[in-house]
Amino acid sequence: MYKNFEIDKEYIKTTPSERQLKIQQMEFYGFVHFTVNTFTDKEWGDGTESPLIFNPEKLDCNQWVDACKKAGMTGLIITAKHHDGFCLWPSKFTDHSVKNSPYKNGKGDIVRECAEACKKGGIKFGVYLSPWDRNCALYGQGKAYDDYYCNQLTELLSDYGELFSVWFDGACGEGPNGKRQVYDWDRYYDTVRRLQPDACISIMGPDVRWCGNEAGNTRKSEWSVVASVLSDGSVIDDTDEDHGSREILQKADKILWRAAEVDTSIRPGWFYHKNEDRRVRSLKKLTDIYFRSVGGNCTLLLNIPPDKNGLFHENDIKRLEELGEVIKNSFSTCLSGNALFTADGDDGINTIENVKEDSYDKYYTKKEGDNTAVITVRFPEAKKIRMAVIKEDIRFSQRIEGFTLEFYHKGKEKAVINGTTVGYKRLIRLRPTVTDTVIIRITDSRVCPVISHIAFY
Ligand code: FUL
Repeated sequence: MYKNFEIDKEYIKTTPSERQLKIQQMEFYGFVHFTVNTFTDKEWGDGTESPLIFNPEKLDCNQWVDACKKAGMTGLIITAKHHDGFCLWPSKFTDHSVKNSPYKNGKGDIVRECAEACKKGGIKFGVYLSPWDRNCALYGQGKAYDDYYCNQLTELLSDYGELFSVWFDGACGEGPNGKRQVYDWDRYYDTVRRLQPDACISIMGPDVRWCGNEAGNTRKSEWSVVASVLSDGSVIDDTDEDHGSREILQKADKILWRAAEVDTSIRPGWFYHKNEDRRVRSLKKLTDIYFRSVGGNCTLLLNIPPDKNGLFHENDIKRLEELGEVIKNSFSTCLSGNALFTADGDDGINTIENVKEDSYDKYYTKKEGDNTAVITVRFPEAKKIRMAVIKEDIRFSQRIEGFTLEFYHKGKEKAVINGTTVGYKRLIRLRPTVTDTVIIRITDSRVCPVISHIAFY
């Protein structure tokens, strides 16, 4: 008998909320860093920049959205305000915004233009509002600044349609008077929940976890059921390697669903710098990041910085198009559509045949306590396989701890791949391997596996 059954039963009670499930299914979305820094060639503004320098004369958010869609993105998050405090919308609560810039003679609203372009393009929209504000005189004064911040949040959450993510950055430096603010997170969260109940509160919030680096690195085992506080009072840091193994969960006081988001930029910087035009990340690198993140139980938030004209640079656009092509081509020919799937312990209802379709309508599962599975996929004729996809139905939590894929041709083993976690989606790339049979062994799972989809490309 499986010895951790009762404990595992507790772990699988942790499942995603509706909003968390939705953002996970979005898989890949864009980030736009844009502010006065774009004009000063800096990464962090100090808040003393004059709004007069901000004039993106050819700004076209439709160009951004088109490029993001070509890459396969499903949403876009804009820095409505970065650490410099300059607002891309005409906030009523500060003069430090587009309304005092030459852009459209002070009549512009870039948050609105971006929201409308997303709507028109059929992708979701989100906002980044930096709590750290190096311009606002109230910063560091406690409630007075929280009032200001919540007023700005309220404008963004009320006037720009439905948001999928409100992205809170953890940076907390000094303000113009040398003081640091102690952020009233609970108040910020209440404001979001009240005005945009379907939006995820990301990073410094309960719904989406920072992956722990900005380089596009991923973990071998990425858990969404994670420990937050350990029983000795210590807190797990986002940069820690282990968030959700059984070992760490056993020490946890509090367990949450908090899936990781990989945030990284297409260039070295978050903001546009002309001298980085030739340093747009290679297609190989971006493809690798995509497969490791989206295919490693994370979402991917890829930043593309508009230039001084307010446009994505042609090099970035080209790369986004190439990336979109690679992703599309990787999934263009499903090789397992007419393969024969069989599995042990198939009860005929939650049968293995259910995994052929990529949906949460049906799934394959086993009896509680039966925490392994042997799934055989027989192809009618040999196929050259480059990629395997395995997905858990995460409405039933994240359960798989270990799996093996064995590729055979005419009875001979051609390749063996070992993996740990699966979660929402595991993409396994391999050297093209001629195969007529694949055996998938789920070697360990909490309680019993619940698999929504398996496919080969
Ligand atoms: C960090 C910021 O300091 C960077 O400028 C950037 O916005 C990144 C996404 O988050 O904390």
